[in-house]
Amino acid sequence: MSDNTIIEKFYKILELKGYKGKVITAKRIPDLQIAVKTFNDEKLLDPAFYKEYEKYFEFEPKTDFGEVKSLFMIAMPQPQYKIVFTWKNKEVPLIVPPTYLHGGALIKESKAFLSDLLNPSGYSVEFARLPQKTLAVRVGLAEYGRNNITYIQGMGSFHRLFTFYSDFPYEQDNWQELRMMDLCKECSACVRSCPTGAIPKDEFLLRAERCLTFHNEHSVDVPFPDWIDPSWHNCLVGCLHCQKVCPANEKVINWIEPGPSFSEEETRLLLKGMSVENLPEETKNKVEEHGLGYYLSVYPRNLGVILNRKQ
Ligand code: B12
Ligand code: SF4
Ligand code: SF4
Repeated sequence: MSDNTIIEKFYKILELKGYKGKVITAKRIPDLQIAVKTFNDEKLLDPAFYKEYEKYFEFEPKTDFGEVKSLFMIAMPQPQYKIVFTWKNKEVPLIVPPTYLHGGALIKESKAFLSDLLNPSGYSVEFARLPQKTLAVRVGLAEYGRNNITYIQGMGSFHRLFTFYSDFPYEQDNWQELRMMDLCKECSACVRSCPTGAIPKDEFLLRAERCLTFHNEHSVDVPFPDWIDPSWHNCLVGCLHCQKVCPANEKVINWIEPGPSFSEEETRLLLKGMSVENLPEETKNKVEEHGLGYYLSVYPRNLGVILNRKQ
C-alpha cells in the first residue's frame, strides 16, 4: 500500500468510527517539550504540580521500532457515566466525567486498527505520552476553551485524545497558533462556575494546583486540603462544573451512559478501600466490566466526603 493510501485509509477509518484525528510529523515533538518547559521556567506552573507531571511525558521516546517519524492523533467522543451507590437506604447517583473509564480498552482498540493499517507496509505504532491538548490545538484538531480544556466541533469537550508514535515517514507540518474558541471572547461562565478559582480571570493558564481534579485524583492517603469545601465535590472523581455551564457543550451535556449500581454492602466495601481481588465475585465483576478498577483507590476519600455530606 502506498503511503498516501495509508493516510487516506486512516481518515476513512476515523470517519466510519465517528472519530477525528491527524497525522503529524514527529519533528514537532521538541516544540511540545518547550511549551511545557517554558511555563515551568517562567514559574507559571505550581512546582509541586510540575514535579508530579513532568515525568509523565516522553519527549525522547525509546520505541521497539526505532526512530519516531510521525504521530497519529485520534480524538473520540466520550460520555459521562452514572454510578449509583446505596447509602443509608437511599440511592446516591454519582457521575464519572468523560475520559475516566475504559481508557485501556480504547487504547488497545486504537492500537489494533492502526497496526492493521500500518504493519503490512512494515510500519508500527506505540502509545505516546505527549501533552495532548497542546498538540491537538497546534494541528488544528481542537481549540482551547477558557477553562483550559479542548473543544472539537461536534464533540464539545466530551472527547478523549490519544497519540501514537510511529516510524511511518511523514513530513507535512500544519503547525498553527494556539487558539481559544471565539465563543469564549464574550463568555466567562466557566470562570464563574469554578468553585476553587482555578480558572484565572485575566490570564489563560489554569491554576492546576487549585483544580478539584488535581486533588481528587490522588489516592486515599492524601487528604483534601482544608480550603476545599465539601459542598464543591460533584463527581466520583474529577469535576464537571466548568464543562456543565459551557455553551459549547450544549449538545453533549446530557450524554450520560448507565454504569453499575452498588448495594449498601458493596458501597461499604468500596468505602473501606478494598482492592479488586478481595471484593466479592459479583462486585468485582461490576467493577471490572465498567472499567472502575483504575480509580478504586480514590473511592474511600472521594465517596466518603460526598456520602458523609448527605448524612
Ligand atoms: C496534567 C493533566 C491534568 C492536571 C492539570 C491540567 C492542566 N491544565 O494541565 C489536572 C489534574 C488539574 C487535570 C484536570 C483535568 N483534566 Co487533565 N490531563 C493532564 C495531562 C496528563 C497533561 C496536561 C498538560 O499537558 N498540562 C501541561 C499544560 C502546560 O498544558 P496545557 O494545559 O495544554 O497548557 C497549554 C495552554 O495553557 C497554552 N496556553 C498558554 N497560554 C495561552 C493563551 C491562550 C489564549 C491560548 C489559546 C492557549 C494558551 O499553552 C500551554 C502549553 O502548550 C493530560 C493528558 C495528556 N497526555 O496530555 C490530561 C488531559 C488534558 N486531561 C483531561 C481531562 C478530561 C481533564 C479534566 C476535564 C478532568 C475532569 N475534571 O473531568 C480536568 C480539567 C481541568 C481543566 N479545567 O483544565 C483530558 C482532556 C480532554 C479535553 N477535552 O480537553 C486529557 C487530554 C486526558 C485524556 N487523555 O483525555 N488534568
Ligand atoms: S464556558 Fe464560556 S468561556 Fe468557558 S470555555 Fe465555555 S464558552 Fe469558553
Ligand atoms: S474541573 Fe472543576 S475545579 Fe477544575 S477548573 Fe473546572 S470547575 Fe474548576
